[in-house]
Amino acid sequence: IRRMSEDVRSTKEDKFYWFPRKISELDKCHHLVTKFDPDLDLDHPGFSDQAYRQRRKMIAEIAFHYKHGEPIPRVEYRADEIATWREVYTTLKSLYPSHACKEHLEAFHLLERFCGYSENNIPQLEDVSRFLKERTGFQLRPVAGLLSARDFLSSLAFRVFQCTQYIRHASSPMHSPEPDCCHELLGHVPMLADRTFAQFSQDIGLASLGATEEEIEKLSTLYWFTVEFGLCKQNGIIKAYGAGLLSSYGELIHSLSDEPEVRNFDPDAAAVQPYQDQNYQPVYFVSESFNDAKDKLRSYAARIKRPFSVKYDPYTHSIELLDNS
Ligand code: HBI
Ligand code: FE
Repeated sequence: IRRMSEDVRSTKEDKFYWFPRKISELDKCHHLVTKFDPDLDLDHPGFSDQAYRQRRKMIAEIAFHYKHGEPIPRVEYRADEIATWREVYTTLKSLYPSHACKEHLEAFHLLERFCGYSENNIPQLEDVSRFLKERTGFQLRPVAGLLSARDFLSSLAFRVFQCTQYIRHASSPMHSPEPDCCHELLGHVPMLADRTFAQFSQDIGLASLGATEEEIEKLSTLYWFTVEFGLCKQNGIIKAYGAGLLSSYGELIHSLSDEPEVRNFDPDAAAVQPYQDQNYQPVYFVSESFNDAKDKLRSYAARIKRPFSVKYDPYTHSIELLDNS
């Protein structure tokens, strides 16, 4: 729960949650949630591994000290970490040609050529961030773990993706309860290199600024069924574009099997669909194209009631507020 007295500002009659108005204010969007924390969650694969928890603390320090505009400090990954990466990388890569959407395949190829993606190397966030900036204007900033949905979504409004830098515990290479660099680099990053997908992501972020708790919950769920677990049709065949799928060998296969229910993407339905964060999804939403998903999301966002509307100024990386009253 946020401190209401600080976060709710009064403008005329209207109250709304504080939100960043310029990109440097993302330094204030650092509220972590404690779900799936290896120090606190007894079921976390690293819970009883002191050395792992120590390593996580070291890498978290980078995120805690990071300020917008600085280069992202490099991590020298250890042999055991690279071994975990290699296992995840090679297993997933073998599935991509048949299971991943074409946007992901194209970007993945470029990342291997230009960004240090290989089974023997965990790419550095700074290099990946520079690559994305050139492609779509997206950039990365390091984060220590799961952020509040409000803080996480607000960064997307500025085309900033909050990216974890640690790797999952070696005991479970095929599954991680929380985001880790395998999930971010293999699942999210290739998609953020696509123009239309980047716009879609920013639109969710813009819709979240100053939104009510109820709306944030719906936008998070919408994010879940698209950016994390979305499917799309390509030449009549269903492919995966969600990062939660593209970074999970088991669920990627499950999502394109005949087990789950697959529905046409509709933001109003996806925003309230109950979801699974412990198990495979029983339901997925399939989009006709990213353009179609983007248009549908825009029309959903336009129906969210706010006392203001927002416009992004890409020259100054700031939000212009337009009064709606
Ligand atoms: N925090 N670091 C991080 N990564 C995510 O993918 C993430 C998050 N916080 C919330 C969240 N995802 C989702 O629950 C959606 O609310 C956006
Ligand atoms: Fe994710």
